[in-house]
Amino acid sequence: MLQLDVMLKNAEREILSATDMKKIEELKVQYLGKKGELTQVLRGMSALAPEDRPAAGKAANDAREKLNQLFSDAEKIISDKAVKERLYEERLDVTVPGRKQDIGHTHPLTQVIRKIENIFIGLGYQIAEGPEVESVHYNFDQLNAPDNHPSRDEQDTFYFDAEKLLRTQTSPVQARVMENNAPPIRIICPGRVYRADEVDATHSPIFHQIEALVVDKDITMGNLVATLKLFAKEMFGEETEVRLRPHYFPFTEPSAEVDVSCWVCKGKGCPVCKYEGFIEILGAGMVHPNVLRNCGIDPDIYSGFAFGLGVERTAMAVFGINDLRLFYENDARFLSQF
Ligand code: 2U9
Repeated sequence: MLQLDVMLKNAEREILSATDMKKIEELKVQYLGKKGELTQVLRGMSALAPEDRPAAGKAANDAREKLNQLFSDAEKIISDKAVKERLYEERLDVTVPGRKQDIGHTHPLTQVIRKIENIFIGLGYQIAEGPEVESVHYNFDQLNAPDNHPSRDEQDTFYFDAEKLLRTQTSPVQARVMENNAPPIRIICPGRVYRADEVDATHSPIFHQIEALVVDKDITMGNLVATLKLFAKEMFGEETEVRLRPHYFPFTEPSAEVDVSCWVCKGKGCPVCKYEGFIEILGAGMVHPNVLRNCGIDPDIYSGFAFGLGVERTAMAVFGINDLRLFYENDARFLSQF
């Protein structure tokens, strides 16, 4: 009995001073385990006189119960304390102001593409797309580009092999549409194109174009000029003027470079138009009869016009940017301005 009393006193002191579950587990082994102190006391009872055993057995059971009670009380205190500590550590201050999330917006190049697409959708055009990995056949042959044309040079075009290349313009899309559809055709073809240019402020080996194609009966240069004027006014403002200068493209004849009056100075001359009053934005022309014929359309029945513009160049002019590399660097400080 005395042994049990001493053991219980020691156990109580140790259990109450335990501060974590690990210590409690150790103490359980120490007092209640197979080789634990209570078991040792019980073993010692075999030496008692038979008449003393019931009282000693009861005392041992009481001691076990007392130990169990001490352990469960201590466990509850420790776990309550742990919960309290965790709640404190992970507390939320709901009065702290939230972090502002920046909402993105469309990239300036996408804005220009969408604006142009919408103008032509309003005129009844459809948007056509095609592969960026093209064949020499669609990229050059169908478009009447002569064998000795400089754009075919290995220095200027990315070839995979003698037949396959990265398209240098979106014109092969128009050729594919003409092959597969009878006129009337009214399409615009936006997309990424590739040329073997060194990167600088005005050149990139990857850039974007939008080209347009209209094929129907009785399509004339007058339709082309009217369309360009309407487009320029929608895009750059009602007072915009359009000027055509004769030019050469293999796929159009006659061909022209197209300038629009500067939307900043209204033609007077300023840094945006480099004091010329006009800005070159487009190339255009009447679709060459060879191109129509190559694509299965009879040039004696149908005629068409086409034009194309560089998206980066247009966006630079529209937003007053002097280095196209800014469009590709994903610097939010730049992009968020547009
Ligand atoms: C077909 C027939 C004719 C598309 C045209 C241009 C003129 C032109 C350039 C402007 C700057 C491309 O981005 S740029 O480098 N484009 O000047 N493109 S006419 O003529 C076509 C297209 C397809 C079947």
